[in-house]
Amino acid sequence: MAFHRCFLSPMTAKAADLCTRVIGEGEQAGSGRRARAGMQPRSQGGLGWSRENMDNKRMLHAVYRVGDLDRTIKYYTECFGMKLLRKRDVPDEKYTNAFLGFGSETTNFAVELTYNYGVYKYDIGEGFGHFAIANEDVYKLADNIKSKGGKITREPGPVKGGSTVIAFAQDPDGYLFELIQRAETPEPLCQVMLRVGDLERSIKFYEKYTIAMLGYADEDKTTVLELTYNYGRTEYSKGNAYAQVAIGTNDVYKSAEAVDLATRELGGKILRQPGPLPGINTKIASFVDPDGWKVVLVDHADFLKELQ
Ligand SMILES: N[C@@H](CCC(=O)N[C@@H](CS)C(=O)NCC(=O)O)C(=O)O
Ligand SMILES: [Co+2]
Repeated sequence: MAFHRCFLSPMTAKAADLCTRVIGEGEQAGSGRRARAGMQPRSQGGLGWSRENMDNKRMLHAVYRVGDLDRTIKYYTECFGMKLLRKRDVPDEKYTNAFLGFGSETTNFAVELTYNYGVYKYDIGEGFGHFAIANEDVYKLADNIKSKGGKITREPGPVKGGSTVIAFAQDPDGYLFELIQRAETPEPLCQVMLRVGDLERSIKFYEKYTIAMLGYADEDKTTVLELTYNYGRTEYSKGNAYAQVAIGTNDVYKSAEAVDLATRELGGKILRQPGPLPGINTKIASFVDPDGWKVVLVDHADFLKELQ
C-alpha cells in the first residue's frame, strides 16, 4: 500500500498518528533550531549559515492561479472561514492578486490567488496534492462547507491507516483542501502537499542544506511542506495552476548560496539570482527543487515593508 511520510521540522517530535517524521542529521527532537540573531558570527557563508540555522525562515504564502477571483474569495471566506487580507491589481501585467488566510500575514501563512485577465481555467496536474486546514471539528466544518454550496470529496472520518479525522474539500478550480481535526492552532492553514519522485533526495535538499524549510515550528503551530512519495512513481505532470511557495528569510543572498550548493549535488536550479526586484526593491531569489517545484525566497524586512 502506498503511504506517505510527513516531513516536519526537527523541532517537532510529537507522536504522529499516521506519519513518520524525518529528523535531520544530528538533530534531536525539541533541540530548537530557530536562530536568534547575533548568537554566532555569520562567517561560514550561506551553507554553514543555513545549516546552522542562523536564519529565521518562515513559510509566507502559496501562490496559485484561479479562474475567477470573486468566486474563490466567496468560497474561502464562506466555506473555510478565511479572511480576505489584501488585494492588488496589476493592470500593466494584466493580473490581480488576492491574499487570504486565517491571520495577519506578519505572523500567518496565506494563499496568494492570481487571476490572469481572461484566463478562466487551469490544469492542476498530478503533482500538486493539496493545501490543508486544521479545525477542531472537521464534521462541523464539512457540514458548513456543504451548506454553503461547497464540495466535499471525502467525508469526515479517520484517515486510512490512522485515527486522525480528516476530510477533503474541493474548491471551484479543483484545488483540494484536506481538513484535519486538530486542537485550536495559531496556524490553521497548515500544509502544502506536493508529490515528489525521490523522498531521500527531497529530504536532503530541503533539510540538510536549506534547513527548516519544511516547517519552522511544531506542525500544529505552523505551515509545513508535506512531501509525498508514492512507491514506484517518480514523475508527475505539473499543469499550470499551482505556482510556488514563498519563504521569508533574513538573507536571500546567503539562503540562495546554500540552495545553489544543494542543487549542484541533488538537482534543481536557481531561477533568479538574489537581488532587489525592479520597482518595489523587495529582495528575492527563486529556485526549483529537484522535482521542479518552485520556491521564492523573500527578504523578511522587505516583505514587512510591502505589507505596510
Ligand atoms: N497516494 C496518496 C498518498 C498520500 C495520502 O494517502 N494521504 C492521505 C492524507 S495524509 C490521504 O489522502 N488519505 C486518504 C483517506 O484517508 O481517505 C497521494 O498521492 O495523494
Ligand atoms: Co496532507
